[in-house]
Amino acid sequence: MTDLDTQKILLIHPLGYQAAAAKNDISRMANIMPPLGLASIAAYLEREKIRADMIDCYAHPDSDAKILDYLQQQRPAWIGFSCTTSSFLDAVRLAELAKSVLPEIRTLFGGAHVSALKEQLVDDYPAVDIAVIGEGEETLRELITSGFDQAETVAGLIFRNPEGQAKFSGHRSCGLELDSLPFPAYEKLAGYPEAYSLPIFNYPKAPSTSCISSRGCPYACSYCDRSVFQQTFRHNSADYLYRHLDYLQQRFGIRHINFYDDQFTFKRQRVEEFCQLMIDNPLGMTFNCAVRAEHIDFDLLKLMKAAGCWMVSLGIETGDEELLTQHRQNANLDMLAEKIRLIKKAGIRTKGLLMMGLPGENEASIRRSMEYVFSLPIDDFNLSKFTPFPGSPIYEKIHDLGEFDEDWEKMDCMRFQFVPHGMRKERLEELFILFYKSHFQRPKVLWGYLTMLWKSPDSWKRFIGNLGNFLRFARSNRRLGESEDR
Ligand code: B12
Ligand code: SF4
Repeated sequence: MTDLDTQKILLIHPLGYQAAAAKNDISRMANIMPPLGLASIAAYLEREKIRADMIDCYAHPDSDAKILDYLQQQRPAWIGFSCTTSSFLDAVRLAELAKSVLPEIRTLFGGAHVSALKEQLVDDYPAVDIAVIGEGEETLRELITSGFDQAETVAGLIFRNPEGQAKFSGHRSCGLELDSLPFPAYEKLAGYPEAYSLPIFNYPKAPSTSCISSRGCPYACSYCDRSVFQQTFRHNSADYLYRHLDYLQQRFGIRHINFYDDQFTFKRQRVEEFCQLMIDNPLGMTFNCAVRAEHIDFDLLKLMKAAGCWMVSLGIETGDEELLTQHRQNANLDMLAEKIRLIKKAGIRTKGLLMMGLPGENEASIRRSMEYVFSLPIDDFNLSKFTPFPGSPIYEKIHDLGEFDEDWEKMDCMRFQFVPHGMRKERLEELFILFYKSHFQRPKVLWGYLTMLWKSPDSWKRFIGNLGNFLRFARSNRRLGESEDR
């Protein structure tokens, strides 16, 4: 008879790679966000009288000892891991570690990678007892309340049948009503909010945090994995959202929010109502959000600015219209440029989100992207290395489109694991460096970062604090940049 506590679960956000490497990873240092999915599950379970604690290894590398200590002291019957593709194998390692000290603990895996690959993971990894597909709140409550042996009766799970085969109990019939959820259990994240930080130069005041006010996106870009929420869109009401911000400010002193919704402005009326609340009853907070160009207009942007909107991020992906057409709907670069100008005209900073190395990419399309981006009044941009994630539409045919090294641990958008036909990996790396270098060499851009001295003093403080790491990163890339200069 097990002495584990069946009404207790430890939820883990894995680091995804070795702790030593994490300390030198500038992308992680510059951007550590709370695992909001896990925090939502924890708050929901606690409300249902199920004890749920969290350990965020991404924010706190070197957490193995802390996990072992928790397991030995608290003896939970369940441990759950939130997995992207790059963090999945680290989660498997931690699951094995947990079973080595508590052999009867049940391991649960959820998140994007799990929802995308489903049965395959349960079949291939004995350390995975159960995979949770889609949203975790209700599924976990039902499973923990019914018990491991009743897994087949709970929708949204993949479990092993008595013959050891992976079986899917089927998708849950409808998504949660988001306003019915408690606010995420931020207080259960060690060091919150100080242990978390938005990207440098992406916020005016600290402490800042990220927040999710909707789930899902109805679009279908080729590179985007939407296995968790599918093509649905559900959202919190403006009133709930306003109360959420008020809570973050009152309880944690938060002064700036980054809405990490896929489509913050998709329901225009909700955003109007939210902005009006922020204008009528100011909280003294600012916010950023990500939008799709189709879902903004000048009137809305002016209202957002008045409500405290500081920066809007917008997916551009590539400045080559032909390439863009292959990967997303409404590929219209003139429309995108027009919307970027409107954001600036409304007095809001803009950040362009781009990708390099998409199937069909070549040197000419990269040059066109650079020309396009540098012709726009963009304040900041993020260029990631295209990575074909399981669950994204392009994943199915990716091997026909180039060379793909599907090494999950390396699929963190910081490496070219995929190289499109006609390109060389080394050349992609050179052009990647050139893109960033050209951006930072423009006087207008440098001036923009200098103005952050007074617009975002905390960013400069962090930048200077991490200067050694940034310089090491720049040096390690210099050779590539120099070969391009010649
Ligand atoms: C904020 C964010 C981050 C944050 C925080 C990550 C986190 N775990 O929350 C940071 C900055 C750390 C991050 C990093 C990365 N991210 Co990210 N991130 C997001 C983003 C925009 C929002 C996550 C979120 O809060 N969603 C809302 C909550 C409610 O949903 P959720 O997290 O999926 O959780 C629900 C279910 O999945 C499930 N669930 C999740 N975990 C668990 C665990 C258990 C035990 C159970 C039962 C259920 C369960 O229940 C939750 C509640 O219903 C998503 C896109 C998206 N819209 O989800 C991308 C996304 C998760 N990230 C992605 C990627 C690629 C990355 C990076 C590799 C690179 C990058 N460019 O950022 C790194 C990987 C870091 C790592 N080691 O894992 C991809 C993942 C694709 C994949 N297959 O791997 C996504 C899906 C974006 C996309 N569409 O491509 N990310
Ligand atoms: S990239 Fe953005 S717009 Fe496209 S499907 Fe993903 S979330 Fe939706």
